[in-house]
Amino acid sequence: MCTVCGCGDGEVKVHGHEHDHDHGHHHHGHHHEHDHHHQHGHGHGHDHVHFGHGAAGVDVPGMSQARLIEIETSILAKNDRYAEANRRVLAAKGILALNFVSSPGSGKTTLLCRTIEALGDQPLAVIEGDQQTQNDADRIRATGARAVQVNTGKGCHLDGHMVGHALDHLDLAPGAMLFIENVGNLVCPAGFDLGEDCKVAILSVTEGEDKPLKYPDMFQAARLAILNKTDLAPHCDVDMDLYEANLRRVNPEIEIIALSARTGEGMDLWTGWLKARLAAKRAPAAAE
Ligand SMILES: Nc1nc2c(ncn2[C@@H]2O[C@H](COP(=O)(O)OP(=O)(O)O)[C@@H](O)[C@H]2O)c(=O)[nH]1
Ligand SMILES: [Mg+2]
Repeated sequence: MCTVCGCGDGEVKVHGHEHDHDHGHHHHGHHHEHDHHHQHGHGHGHDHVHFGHGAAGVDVPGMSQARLIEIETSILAKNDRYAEANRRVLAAKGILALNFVSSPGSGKTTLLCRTIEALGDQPLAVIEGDQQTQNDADRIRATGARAVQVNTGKGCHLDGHMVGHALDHLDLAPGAMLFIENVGNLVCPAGFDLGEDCKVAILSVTEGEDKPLKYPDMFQAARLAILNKTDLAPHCDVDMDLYEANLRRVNPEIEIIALSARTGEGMDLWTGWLKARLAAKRAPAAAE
């Protein structure tokens, strides 16, 4: 069960490469029946119904806040153990791992393909998370890079356990970069550590300047926000200054890079950021 939205995690499949269905790990998770009944009208005296006021920060019909906290604590503690194991494996090889989080369609896979091309001979690999299909891993492999597809079934995020399995399929070279493309979802992936160095949140200019305010957890969890699709900015009345101001309102520390994965505008800022992070990883004392 996802502790953020309360949904059930379905079957999880890890695909090491095309045509290896026989070697994929199949985990059969639980299917939870959703109860989509929400009580309306909390009597706030105005037209605003706000769930998640309780200690658990989320409401699930039929469950007490204490029980929810118990479930959350147990799931997150288990996830954190897997994430820490991943972090140790990655640290031993000096691998920089980034967790890309965003809503579906913001341009994560496109940006990853352009980034792989821009980085040239930098050793790297990609873990692709989606509910279904191997489309994104195929797109990554078309660049020549290694990719493992993780299908989460009904699951709405990658977790530390899934990434640990995917790491087993990748023989990462020392000093490599690992890009993890999470399931497109601005909510649940914020809560799950995968063992990454940091989360990179991608927003496209078409999504609207208010999204950081509506989904603050994601932007609080991210170190860098990328504002993608700047080539479309003239067509969609976006106020880039307001977009950045809203990001900083929810996370004053957040770094922001505006770019277009399509035209390449701003890509040098992003590859520069990546190279600086990699240098900091290799020589922490000198670079930090
Ligand atoms: N105009 C424009 N389209 C983009 C850009 N980046 C991605 N796209 C398009 O946005 C759509 C979704 O991209 P995709 O990489 O699949 O997004 P993901 O779901 O976050 O992985 C595709 O049609 C891309 O071609 C960009 O910088 N500019
Ligand atoms: Mg994608």
